[in-house]
Amino acid sequence: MTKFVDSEYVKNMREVTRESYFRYWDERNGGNVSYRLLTEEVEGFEDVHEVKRTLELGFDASALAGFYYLVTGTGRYFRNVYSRPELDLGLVKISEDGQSYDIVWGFEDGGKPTSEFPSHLMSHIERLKVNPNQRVVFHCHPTNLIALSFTQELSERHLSRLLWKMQAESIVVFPEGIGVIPYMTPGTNEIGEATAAKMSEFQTVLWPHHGVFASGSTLDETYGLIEVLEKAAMIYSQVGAQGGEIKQAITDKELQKIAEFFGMTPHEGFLDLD
Ligand code: 2HA
Ligand code: ZN
Repeated sequence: MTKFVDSEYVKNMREVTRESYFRYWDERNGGNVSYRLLTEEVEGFEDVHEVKRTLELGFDASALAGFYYLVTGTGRYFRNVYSRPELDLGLVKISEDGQSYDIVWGFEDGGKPTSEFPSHLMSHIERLKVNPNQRVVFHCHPTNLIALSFTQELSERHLSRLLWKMQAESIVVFPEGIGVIPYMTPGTNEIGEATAAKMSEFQTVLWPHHGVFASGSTLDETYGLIEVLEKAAMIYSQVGAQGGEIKQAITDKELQKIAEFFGMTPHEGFLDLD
């Protein structure tokens, strides 16, 4: 039997955290990822059957009872995950009553899941209602998206339109737009609840002056979503660097056409079509 550290799941997490680090989205201990694995994906490994430690969650996660999450550790650096996955990643199983979780693999030097674990699990609960294939929540600090939260009105409609118009394919990747919460203290249940509430409508939620929370079915898809959002924000920054004057842009009608062509429905009321 294979060891869990050699699984494709750990490999994918090592690769995506490294790449996100190299993009300057995860300085120091910034960023965290949780990735739901199915029981049948986990159980074939020899070294995931023993409970190492049990920790309290501090809220009711019974909607996720029995689910496994591969998750990054609190205080750990994305920069290091690639070379020391057994220390900086852990596999946890949510208890049947949803009040605690068991660490069954990883966090070998006493670590535990990210400080944003409540926010992650609350977001998973909401996204699962929208999409039963929901598996991944990815939090990071994309530079240009964060910058927008200083210069732009913090309105979902305004920010979604701005990002859609910066790159023709944006609207295909996030037709629902981007959700926004007010500035709040990271790591709290309150920010978790506010984020999760937005997740019922949006796959991505902007945390002003901090970063983004994105969700999806696979690591590739979720990371790709952040890439597209950040690319649009980066183009906006470059437009600013080129003087900021916009001489021509994609119109709302053209956005609607792109969405229609790819079979997507843009967020109701975000486009002006009359
Ligand atoms: O994990 O990014 O928001 C560190 C953070 C907290
Ligand atoms: Zn953060």
